[in-house]
Amino acid sequence: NISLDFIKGLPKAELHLHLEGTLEPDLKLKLAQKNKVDIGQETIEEIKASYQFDSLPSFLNIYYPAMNVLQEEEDFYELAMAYLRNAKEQGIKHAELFFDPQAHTTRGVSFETVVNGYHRAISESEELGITSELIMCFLRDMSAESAEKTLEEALPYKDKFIGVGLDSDEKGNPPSKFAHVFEKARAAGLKLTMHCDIDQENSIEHIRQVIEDIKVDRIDHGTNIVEDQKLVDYVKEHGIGLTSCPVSNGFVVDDMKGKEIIELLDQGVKVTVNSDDPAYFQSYISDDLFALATKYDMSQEQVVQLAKNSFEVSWITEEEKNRYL
Ligand code: ES4
Ligand code: ZN
Repeated sequence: NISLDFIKGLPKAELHLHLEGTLEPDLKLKLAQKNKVDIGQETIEEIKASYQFDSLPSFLNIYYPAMNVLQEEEDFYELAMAYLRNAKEQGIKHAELFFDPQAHTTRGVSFETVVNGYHRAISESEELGITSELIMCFLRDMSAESAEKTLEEALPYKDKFIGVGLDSDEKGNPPSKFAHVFEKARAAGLKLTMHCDIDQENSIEHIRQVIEDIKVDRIDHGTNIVEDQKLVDYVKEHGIGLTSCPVSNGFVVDDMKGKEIIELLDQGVKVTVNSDDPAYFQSYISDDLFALATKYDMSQEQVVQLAKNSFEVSWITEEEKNRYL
C-alpha cells in the first residue's frame, strides 16, 4: 500500500493549476478586509461553507466572483507565494501555473498589475527550491475578439509567461473558436495548451480539434480520448501530455476517471495527475495522487510513472528533465 508520505516525497511537476483556484478562505477574508470588498461572508467558516458546488457551472459561479478580493499587485503576489510555499511541502519541484487575466481586467484591474504580481512570486520560487512558469489562459465563454485583445495586451510582457491556455465553460465554446488567436500565440513563440473538459458535449470532436487543427503541445484533462483509439495513438506517438485532475473530476462529474487515467497510463500515454483548483476542491497534488492510487489500488510503479510523466511533458529543457528522470 502506498502512503501519502511516499507520494509527498516523490519529485513532481504541477502542470494543471489555476492560481485563482488556490485562494484559501483565510487569505480571501484577509484580502476582503484589506481592500474593503463585501464578499457576503464574515468568517473563515462562512467562506468555507460557501465553497459548495456539484457541477462545473455551479463551481464557476462561486469561483469568478471570489476574485473581487484581488485588487493590488501585492495581492496577486501573495496568492502565488502562498501556493508556492505549499507546493514545496507537496514535493513539487516545478510548476507551470495558469492565470486568467480577463477575470481581472473585466473588473478594472490592469493586466500589468496581475502579471507583475504573479511574476514577482514565481521569480522568487527558486529560493524555495522550485522552478516555476506562468501560462496565460483565455476565458472561452468570452469572445474570440476579447481573447485577441488580451493577447495583444500581453505580448509586451511575453518574457513573463511561457504559453497560453483556454479555460472556463466549454459548452458551446469549441477550440476552433480560438484557432486564430492560438496561431498568433504560437507565432510569438508561446507554447499551447487547451482544456478539453471531462464528458463535455462533443468531447471527441473538441479533442480532435486541439490535436489536429490547433496542434497543441499539451491537453488539459482530455481523458475522454480513450473513446477514440486513433487519437490515443496520435498523442502517444507525438508525446502530447494529458493533465488530469482526479479530485476535480470527482466534484464536477462525480467520477475521478481513474479507469481512464490507468488505461492511458498502461498504453504508454504521458498522462499526469494535478490539482486544478486546490482551495476549492480541498486537495493539493499529493492528495490527488493518493486519492487516485488508493481508490484504484495502483502499484507503486504506476504512481512513480505518473510523477515521471509530469516532468517529461513539462516545458522545462531536456537538460532540466534529466535532473528528474
Ligand atoms: C476550472 Cl474546474 C475548471 N474548469 C474550467 N475552467 C476552470 N478554471 C478554473 N477551474
Ligand atoms: Zn483546469
